[in-house]
Amino acid sequence: PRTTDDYDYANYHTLSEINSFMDMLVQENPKLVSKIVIGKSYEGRELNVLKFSTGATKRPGIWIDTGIHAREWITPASGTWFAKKIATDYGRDPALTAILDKFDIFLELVTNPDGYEYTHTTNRMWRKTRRINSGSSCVGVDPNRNWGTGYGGAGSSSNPCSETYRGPSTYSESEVRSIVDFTKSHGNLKAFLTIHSYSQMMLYPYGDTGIPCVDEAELDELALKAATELESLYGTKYTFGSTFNTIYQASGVTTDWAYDQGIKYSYTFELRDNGYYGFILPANQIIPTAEETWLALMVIMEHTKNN
Ligand code: ING
Ligand code: ZN
Repeated sequence: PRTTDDYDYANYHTLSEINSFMDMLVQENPKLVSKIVIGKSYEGRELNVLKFSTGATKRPGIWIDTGIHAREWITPASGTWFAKKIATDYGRDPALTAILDKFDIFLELVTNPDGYEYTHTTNRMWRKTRRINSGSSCVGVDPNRNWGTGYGGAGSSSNPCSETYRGPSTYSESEVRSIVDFTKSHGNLKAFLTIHSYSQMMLYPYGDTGIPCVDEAELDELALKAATELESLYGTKYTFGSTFNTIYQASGVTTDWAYDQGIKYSYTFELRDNGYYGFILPANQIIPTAEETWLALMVIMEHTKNN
């Protein structure tokens, strides 16, 4: 494709195709969209973040990441659709326009590019980063067990061969560390939304403990609104609750860290489906999944704007 209008949103794409998409979107919308490189992956690939901003001065921010787990292809595919949707709707849809008149939105589409590339070349079911672990023949760290909050607890593994290997130390993965550094240097993110698949869930902190977070009532009520709106489009049912109570105990996870940084609206999404296709979701579900998920994201972003 030569423009983002010609991009095939209904199919899965390689890393280089997604990178070209980002460059085209920036070129077509220079006043709205820019690309920030927040770091490099273990294998040296750029960690690209799309920034959507309508103001000259720095505004509070909303963070969205997709593709932190390599095999969860529906997430960067949906994220690409979100990026186009934001660029199209700004100035046309009053709700999105109001959000962008108050916040900058940061969207990292392929948060684990080494893993994503590996799922295209070698092993479709790869999850982790591609770090070579010293003293082991097993490769990779789980970037959703590598964060500092609760690091090392139950629901993560010290075994490099495990799919939930936490890594040698907190933030050992540059894919994680780069987000930490970006978040801290920005200093004013108000929502942190990390998108996984599959299971059709919205999860808020905590994952490492069953003790409720202080904002649980508000986060639960907001999740209900978001899930209701999501379901209204195609009938897709989501469950929600704390990570610990809803899915399983997991420590060193993104949203626990983000929440403890003071970012109240911290959610993990688990997109379609419920396990029939699992990670290998057919491409004809990409656009419907993106459309329904966008409704939920809008509910959360509007609430963030009004609070
Ligand atoms: N599931 C998540 C995982 O990292 C999860 C579940 C969500 C854990 C939120 C912790 C916090 O295990 C997938 N599919 O990656
Ligand atoms: Zn995941």
